[in-house]
Amino acid sequence: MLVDKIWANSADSHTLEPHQLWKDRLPAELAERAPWTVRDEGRETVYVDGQVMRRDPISFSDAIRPPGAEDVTIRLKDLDEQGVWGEVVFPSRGFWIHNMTDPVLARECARVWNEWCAADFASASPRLIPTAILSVLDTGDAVAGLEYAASLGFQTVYMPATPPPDRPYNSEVWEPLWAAAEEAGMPLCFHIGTGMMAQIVAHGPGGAVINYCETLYPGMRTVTHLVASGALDRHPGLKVFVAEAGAAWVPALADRMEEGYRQHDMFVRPKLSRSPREIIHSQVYASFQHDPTALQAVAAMGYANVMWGSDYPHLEGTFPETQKVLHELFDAADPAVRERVTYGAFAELFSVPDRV
Ligand code: MZD
Ligand code: MN
Repeated sequence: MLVDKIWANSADSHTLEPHQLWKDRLPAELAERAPWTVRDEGRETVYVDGQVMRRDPISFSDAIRPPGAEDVTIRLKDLDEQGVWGEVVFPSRGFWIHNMTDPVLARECARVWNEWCAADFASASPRLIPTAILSVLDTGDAVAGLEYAASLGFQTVYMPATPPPDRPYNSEVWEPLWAAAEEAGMPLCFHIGTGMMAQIVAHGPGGAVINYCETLYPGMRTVTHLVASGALDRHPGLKVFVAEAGAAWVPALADRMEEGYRQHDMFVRPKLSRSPREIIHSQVYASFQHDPTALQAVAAMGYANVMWGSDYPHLEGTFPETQKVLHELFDAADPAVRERVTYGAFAELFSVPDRV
């Protein structure tokens, strides 16, 4: 029996940048510290700013790089075949910029990535909504980078889920960026597994699943810092999005923040003009790939800012079985929930042409 194709917009995917990108476009002093990978003895080692960041089995590195990761023409064919119309596209190697400690290196690597992405990737189709990379080591660089990204045509920017240790997201140092993002109408997208966090915190028994779950917590921390500090309260037009962390934790966190804000009132500052739950439900968005609980967050917990994401082409995503996953998620779902999660929430942050 021919099963109807479910089409969806995806809030989370990745492009694989040319390996030589920074070496081709930066002076040697910076290029030699830009993200670089070396393959030997069955392993791929990632070097950033002179440090070893990861040593993966080549089988893992290859598994997250099907041809469409790097070739945008193949990517668009994959999207049509999988049933994905528009998609937000995060970096791959560009994620390593947020493990740098040199502001000049980070700023210049972000600029090169944004210029390449605007000219050689986003230009391929209005269905692709890449997230520009901001340097987070200096507020002035971040604000200038956001304004430059807007001038290059980006709809949004990406920031690491874990900020530099001396610049937590509740700090006043970020205020000019929150104001600039609200002014520019640019949502801030925080992708899990990025920033100064260690991706591998557990070894031995259970390590892989422990590490997989550990990547959730910085995204939660980002939301609590932005809400409790008043950053989102002061900028009601600013929308933030935590990608690839699932969604059911958001209403539960709203409850926790509401209780803390109320029961520990004597300690709370700043006081907020709206309750933490109201702020979260109007300004915080989240994406998931497979989670049935994400639909329950919408249907049963009143949290509507849930977007589905393919996480193409990563193993954690749905490629090449996207239609199977979408049918498992939505065949028995309320049509209003399906519409909200596949299109409605996405349209509140991003703009793609209607599917023809
Ligand atoms: C962007 C982050 C995501 C993660 C980290 C992994 C599984 C492990 O032998 P042993 O006892 O020492 O055990 C070691 C163990 C096998 C337990 C350990 O190596 O857990 N390996 C894979 O690295 N898990 C948590 S998941 O960090 C969010 C999701 C998977 C892809 C991910 C690693 C990607 C991301 C994100 O920043 C990156 C990037 C360019 O693509 C991949 C890799 C790199 C990092
Ligand atoms: Mn992702």
